[in-house]
Amino acid sequence: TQTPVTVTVTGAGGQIGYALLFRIASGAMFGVHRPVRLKLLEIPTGLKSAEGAAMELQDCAFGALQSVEVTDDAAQGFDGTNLALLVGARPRGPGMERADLLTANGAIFGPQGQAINEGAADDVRVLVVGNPANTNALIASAHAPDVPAERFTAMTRLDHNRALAQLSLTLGVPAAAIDSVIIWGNHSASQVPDISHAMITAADGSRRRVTEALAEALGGSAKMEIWLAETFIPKVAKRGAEIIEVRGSSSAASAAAAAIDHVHDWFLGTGVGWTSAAVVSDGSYSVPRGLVSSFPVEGLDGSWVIRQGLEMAPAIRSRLEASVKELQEEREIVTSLGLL
Ligand code: NAX
Repeated sequence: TQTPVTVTVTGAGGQIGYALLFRIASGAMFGVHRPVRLKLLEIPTGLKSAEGAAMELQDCAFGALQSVEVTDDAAQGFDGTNLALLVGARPRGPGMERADLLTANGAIFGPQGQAINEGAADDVRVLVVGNPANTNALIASAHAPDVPAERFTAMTRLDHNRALAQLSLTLGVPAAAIDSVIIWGNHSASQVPDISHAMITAADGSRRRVTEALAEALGGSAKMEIWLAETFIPKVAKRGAEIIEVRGSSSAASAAAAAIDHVHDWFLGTGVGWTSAAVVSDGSYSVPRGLVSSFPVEGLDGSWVIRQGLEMAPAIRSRLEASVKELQEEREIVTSLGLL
């Protein structure tokens, strides 16, 4: 048997937690042969819900699940963990300013970063799902000086998968046949979905550019450019709001599925092409060093490698600059609040 992996899920009593825990325990993240030890970290008001989920996890009698532990103590929750999925966060309340939101989340992600620094396994990796995810990852990383910064990532895989879904619906091809879409920048309304390098693989193995298929489906390149700017990009960037409107609560199962995909590809490798994840910038594509921003990335044994040298159309470049400006403003606010 393989070495067990210890996974901590914060906000385990919430709705993403409820969709995520069972998929991790069933082996969707690391494969059915890798034993998993789950640690569910909550705040006192969420403990009962997490305890109920833990009971149901036991009742599933999953082959890969070795143990489940529930706690509201961060030191205990992150002790020996190999993978921390930081889902629990403070949502934006009515009338809350951006600085208030960042302050409230700084009070969560600072101490959690510190607890990871003190007690997690040496190989710990972190995925932040809780919003504002990119800046929460930056805060957690700043409080974990002994953990390499590139181990802290934030989730833009849901945006990536939403882009695949829209292309699939528009072109009438399976989402799994499309690769190399990119989400650039912040996981917010300023994100930049980019399909300029995306490809479709047909059943016979032949490959074709998505832009070519779109131009054909939509009646020419000019019409495609309008569709991209007026329909595709806003649809992907505002999909979260649309789900809330229709479902009556925010995306949960799709967010959990994206977290599974992110970790799966990080450890076990990306398939064809690349995927999208928010990782600490090394200055690639002129994104200032140190910001946690989404890039085209390839996963390799627990490292994300930013795909280099991709051409960027001027319109994509200027959208990315606006999204990066938002990330810089968030960093300035948390710096001035003393949260970094
Ligand atoms: P819920 O409100 O259902 O659950 C959040 C849970 O976190 C609650 O049970 C709460 O008690 C717990 N919690 C709060 N503070 C905590 C702390 N300090 N330690 C441990 N647990 C804590 O929210 P849910 O729908 O599950 O969403 C969770 C987060 O994911 C939100 O911040 C949400 O904005 C974010 N999302 C991020 C997405 C992404 O693509 N990056 C997409 C989906 C989602 O909107």
